[in-house]
Amino acid sequence: MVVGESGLGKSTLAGKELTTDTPSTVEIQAISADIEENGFGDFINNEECWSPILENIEARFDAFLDQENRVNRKRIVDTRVHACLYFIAPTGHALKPIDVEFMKKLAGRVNLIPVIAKSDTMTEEELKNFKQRILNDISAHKINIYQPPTYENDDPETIQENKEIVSRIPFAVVGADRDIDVGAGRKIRGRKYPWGIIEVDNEDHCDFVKLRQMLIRTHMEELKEFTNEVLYESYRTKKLAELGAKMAKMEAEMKAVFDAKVAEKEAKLRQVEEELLARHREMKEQLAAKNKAKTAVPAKKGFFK
Ligand SMILES: Nc1nc2c(ncn2[C@@H]2O[C@H](COP(=O)(O)OP(=O)(O)OP(=O)(O)O)[C@@H](O)[C@H]2O)c(=O)[nH]1
Ligand SMILES: [Mg+2]
Repeated sequence: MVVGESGLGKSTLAGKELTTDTPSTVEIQAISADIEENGFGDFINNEECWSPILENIEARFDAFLDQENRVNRKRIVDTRVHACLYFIAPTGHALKPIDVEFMKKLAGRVNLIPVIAKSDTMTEEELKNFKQRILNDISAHKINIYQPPTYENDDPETIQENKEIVSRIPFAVVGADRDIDVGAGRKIRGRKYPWGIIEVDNEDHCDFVKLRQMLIRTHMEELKEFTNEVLYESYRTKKLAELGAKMAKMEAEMKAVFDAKVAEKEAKLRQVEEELLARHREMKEQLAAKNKAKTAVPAKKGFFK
């Protein structure tokens, strides 16, 4: 998934560079999500603008969870987002409040990979400083961006390769608008300027090669594993806990209704019982009075005459 403000070159990068260089066995589907910034980047007005993107990521988790819960789990289609490139505008300053907010919201649900958009608009020195500021901001705000893990048991070559990838984060990228003919039948992807050509696939020009290497060669399985075992698992646990809490609440509500009904019935029964008792007493008294009248009168007559 690619996310970022409008016009930062998301479609250019994801549409061409990432998909055309993919090995034929792997299919990468790019989802583009735009951040609409209103006014002057006043993020009070943008408070909830991350929500459709988060919803999209979570809806994909839900779809996966549904399939896992089915009886027939043979053909599970995994449409979860395994990597999210977050495009940072090449301002040269620092992360904007909206970037911080956005990245914080997404980091717990997706492998977040920060990239500096249109890095051809900055000098090498500016870029170096900008990267450091972004990293400082990321650590100050405790944003959990994707960290390629290092394994001590890996061979030195892999460890070195890994180090080089990590050292490029946040990746400075350039999107090519066209293929440039550089003569001798050689065509390169890049951008042409009066002062020269920026090559997308040249590691000295930008970090695109390293980013692509990480995404589809060295860390694809890692990214998928982290999504499944950490990000999805934590979402699933939260979802199930919520479901459990909902069930417990429903159960408590049902019990309350049941108890109230029982109490009501009991009160009614007590009332009926009291009425019956009262009636019974009344009838007994009436009967006793009748009997008294029957026996007392003749006896009186017989004895005192
Ligand atoms: N200088 C420079 N321009 C770029 C780069 N990538 C893209 N552009 C140009 O920036 C403009 C916007 O690029 P898009 O790829 O359409 O940007 P987007 O992020 O998809 O924009 P929305 O779809 O509106 O969100 C186009 O004119 C591109 O040619 C880059 O790396 N450097
Ligand atoms: Mg676009």
